[in-house]
Amino acid sequence: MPIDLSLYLVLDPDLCGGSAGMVATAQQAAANGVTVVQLRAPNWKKRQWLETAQQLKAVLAPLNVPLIINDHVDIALAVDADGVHVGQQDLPVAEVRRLLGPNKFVGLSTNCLAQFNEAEAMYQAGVIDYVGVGPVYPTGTKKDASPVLATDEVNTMMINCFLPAVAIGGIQAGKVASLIAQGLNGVAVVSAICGKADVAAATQGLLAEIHAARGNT
Ligand code: TZP
Ligand code: MG
Repeated sequence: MPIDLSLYLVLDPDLCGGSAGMVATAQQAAANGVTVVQLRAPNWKKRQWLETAQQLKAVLAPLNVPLIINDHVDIALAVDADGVHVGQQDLPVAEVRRLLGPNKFVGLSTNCLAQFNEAEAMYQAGVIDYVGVGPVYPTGTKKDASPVLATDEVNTMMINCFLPAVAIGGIQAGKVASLIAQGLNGVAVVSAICGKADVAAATQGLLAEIHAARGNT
């Protein structure tokens, strides 16, 4: 089954208030329609990764929402997560695929057209399942984010695109429709859900925008 990228939640430990807050956020967001959850915690020790990943797996698996682990293949294997997402400077995707085997999702961040074109070949070769495209807007969440992509460049990526692609970076309520109209399969968000007083309402609002943009309200 291909991955449903419609509304992809990336968890942030600071915005969620630590592990317990991340698990609670993931549970509420998954119960309200997010289609993927990624555990991302750049500064954590492995033990905290493992324990939080186990807890996330326990709340997400019954809801049939895939759990993706950022960077750490060992953690993904240890908790039998659904996949791994890597950036351009992380473990090469061919290694990630070799370690995970054929039945897990592998995602790759792309920040420019050249990386996107390379990713298309990786998708055709069965190495990756999807790409992240971004940042599409300025973001305060990732301090070392690449420069914001020009709309023209995103449009060029989407021409004849067969590679499942999710936009990321600065996506807040009200900024979803144009991305779906450009041909992205979904949107990945951090601060539009993490740390919101009402996670359920934030999730439902974003989903409604996605469905409206696709014309199936
Ligand atoms: N990768 C590119 S931008 C980003 C990541 C993890 C952060 C996006 O956070 P937000 O709060 O949705 O702008
Ligand atoms: Mg990374």
